[in-house]
Amino acid sequence: MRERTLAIVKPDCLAEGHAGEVIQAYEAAGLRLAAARVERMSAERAGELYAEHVQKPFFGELVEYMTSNPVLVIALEGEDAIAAVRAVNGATDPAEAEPGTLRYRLGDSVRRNAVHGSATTEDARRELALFFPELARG
Ligand code: FUP
Repeated sequence: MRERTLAIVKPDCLAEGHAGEVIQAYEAAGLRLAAARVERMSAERAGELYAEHVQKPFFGELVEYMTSNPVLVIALEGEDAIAAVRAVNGATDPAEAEPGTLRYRLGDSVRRNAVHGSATTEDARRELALFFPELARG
């Protein structure tokens, strides 16, 4: 099924100059960019992005990290885009990620894990609406 999803190049990954490598990996998986923007996320926006984790002990540090420096927010589209981005990203913890995945190559820890990708159809719709409301309608 053709879908849209949201990916984010996290602060240290962007600062270290890996944005091109991330985009290349998504394009090599058959996806194409629908929109992209560099922005410094507000704490409110980061809190909305990770709303499902608001009660978790790591929530505060997660928001602090995601707002520490600019990120690259990317809307991607293509066949089964949500699963495709998750496969390219790899497991949440880089130590458990398959070789070749972005988190294996570029992640430092479970928090500093290089990239974000929407987990479900509902998450993708909600996250696209947060960053690219003009795309979420389509
Ligand atoms: P994912 O869907 O792979 O991004 O993973 P989760 O939704 O489980 O976690 C969201 C983010 O919370 C992760 F990208 C990193 C952060 N996190 C921590 O900082 N500590 C943890 O113990 C677990 C997750």
